[in-house]
Amino acid sequence: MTDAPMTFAPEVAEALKAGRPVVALESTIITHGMPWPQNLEMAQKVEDTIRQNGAVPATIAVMGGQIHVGLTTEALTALAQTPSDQAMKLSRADLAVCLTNGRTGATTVAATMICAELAGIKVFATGGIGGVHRGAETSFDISADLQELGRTAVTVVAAGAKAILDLPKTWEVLETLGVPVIAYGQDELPAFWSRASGIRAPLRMDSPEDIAAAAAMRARLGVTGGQLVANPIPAEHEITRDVIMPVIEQALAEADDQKIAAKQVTPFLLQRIFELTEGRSLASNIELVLNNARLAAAIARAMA
Ligand code: PSU
Ligand code: MN
Repeated sequence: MTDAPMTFAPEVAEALKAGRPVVALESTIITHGMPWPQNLEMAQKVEDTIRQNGAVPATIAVMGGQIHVGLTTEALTALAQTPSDQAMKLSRADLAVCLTNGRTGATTVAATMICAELAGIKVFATGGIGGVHRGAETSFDISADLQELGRTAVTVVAAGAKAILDLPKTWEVLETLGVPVIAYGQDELPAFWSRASGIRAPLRMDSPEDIAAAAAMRARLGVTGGQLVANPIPAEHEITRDVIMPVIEQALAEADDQKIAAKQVTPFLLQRIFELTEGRSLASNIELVLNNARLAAAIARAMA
């Protein structure tokens, strides 16, 4: 066991002890990724979906000097109502300071992976990972999520990287870091809101059992780091590339004009795309998270 300051929800502690399937969930998507009250609805629906699919959900966040693994309804509601400028957006760099200062922090993909590994949780579902931002050749803005995937042994189920990023560069960096990028059930990498990206997936698997077996094989080989499962959004909920790309271009141009930088970039773009699509991007975003929750639960069951 770990010496880290962790508080487990009873349901999560029991499942872990008994070796039953558990799926970790991040909290930045709640505080910085979606507006209230859709963020709370999404978080609760995702937890329900994981339960309906035979696993225990463990939403992770930092509060009162503790890493909480599994949140009560009260804690989840309070977090969802916390304004995004009051909750810290935690990555590897910020986790220890947030805990030391006793502040409230929402975990990104990177920080959630760290906490999941400490807790003994091997699978994690989210919407999209962070990646290489467009213009990274001058801004150097590359999400710490990529490095974390390269070092921490958790299988992350996402709908690809958000299409606001430089996708080809994101996949190149993951390859450099030795992260298996596994497209689920198709030959092409998905692009978050869209099933297609125009980029061929480096790897493909068609069942949760195979994905679980690949994680076990990595452990047998002593190869460190995680796996990224790129799970395409269901066709009935996708926004095709011809529709979403012009919207993304406009949001990016506005971010540039307003000199939005660093941690504000992703939340700013998501909010603008939400406004420009009149909420359609959010509806799709919620559906893809639910779809990832279903697959993650199946992978967790196969691992257990
Ligand atoms: N996917 C979403 N909404 C989000 C994020 C991902 O649909 O808010 C968050 C995740 O927590 C991810 C983070 O880890 O954005 C990446 O932020 P950055 O690029 O600053 O590392
Ligand atoms: Mn960044």
